[in-house]
Order: sequence, then C-alpha cells, then structure tokens
Amino acid sequence: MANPIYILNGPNLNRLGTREPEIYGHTTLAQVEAMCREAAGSTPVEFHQSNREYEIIEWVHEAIDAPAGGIIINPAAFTFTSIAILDALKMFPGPIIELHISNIHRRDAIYHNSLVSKAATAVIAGLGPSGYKMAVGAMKDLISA
Ligand code: CA2
Repeated sequence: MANPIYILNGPNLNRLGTREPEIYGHTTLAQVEAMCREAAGSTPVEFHQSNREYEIIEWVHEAIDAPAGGIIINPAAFTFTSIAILDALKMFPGPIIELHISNIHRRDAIYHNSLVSKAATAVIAGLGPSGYKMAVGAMKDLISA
C-alpha cells in the first residue's frame, strides 16, 4: 500500500462553506475531504483540521514518523505567524504543498508574508476549494517522480 498523503487544515477552516462564500466558496470541509479522497484513489489520506497550533505540529510529526508520502497543508492564519509549524515542516523529508483557497497575494498585506512557504515544495493559492483536488493530483505526481 502507498504511503499516506497527510492533508492538514488550520484554524477556522471547520467553518468553511458557512461564511464569506465570495472568498472561500460554498463547499464545506467535509465535502473538501470527500473530494480529496476521490482524487487520491487508492492512496490513503489522513485528513485533519484543528484550531490548535500544537495539534497541527503533532500531525506533522506523525507524518514524519509514518512516514507519509507527502503533506498538503492549509495552515490558514498560522501561515503568517507560526515558526513552530515551519520548523516541524522543515523536518519532513518529502514533498510539501502549501495550499490556500483564496489568492492571499490579492488580499490585505497581513496575508502576504507566508512563513510556511520557506518549507514548501510548491504553493497553490486562489483556485477555491477545488485547489485541494489539484493539490492531491500534483502530490501524487511528486511522490511518484
Ligand atoms: O485562503 C485560504 O485558504 C486561507 O488559508 C484561509 C485563512 C486565511 O487566514 C488565509 O489568509 C488564507 C482563513 C480561514 C478562515 O476560514 C473561514 C471559514 C469559513 C468562513 C470564513 C473563514
């Protein structure tokens, strides 16, 4: 069996599809998860969301130890604040895709400086919730390359 893809989601993303649809769309996080599992096919997926920084760090450690084939992470607001998540991601030897539903570079300046990008193999931003299924497809290609 293939190594799992870890898909990690940061704070407030459990509310996806309920507010600000003009920015984040109408799709719920449960629907995003289903989309990711379908795109992954036979590759196992570990899909998690937390509003707590330490839980995300623990899942990155779990991905290191598993080992995971790759990590897709939407750190949400922790993107811009968390050196701890950056440090954990730096320990992961495989591909990392940083993902944002919105195009963070079109938004206010507070959303422009991602700390996490320093550890990312690639960044996807602005494709809406379907960015997740594209990230899974891209991750499968990166893993098999
Ligand atoms: O576009 C993204 O995916 C973000 O990572 C979302 C974060 C934001 O801080 C980043 O700059 C970009 C915010 C997530 C907030 O989640 C919501 C969920 C439902 C409704 C409104 C916000």
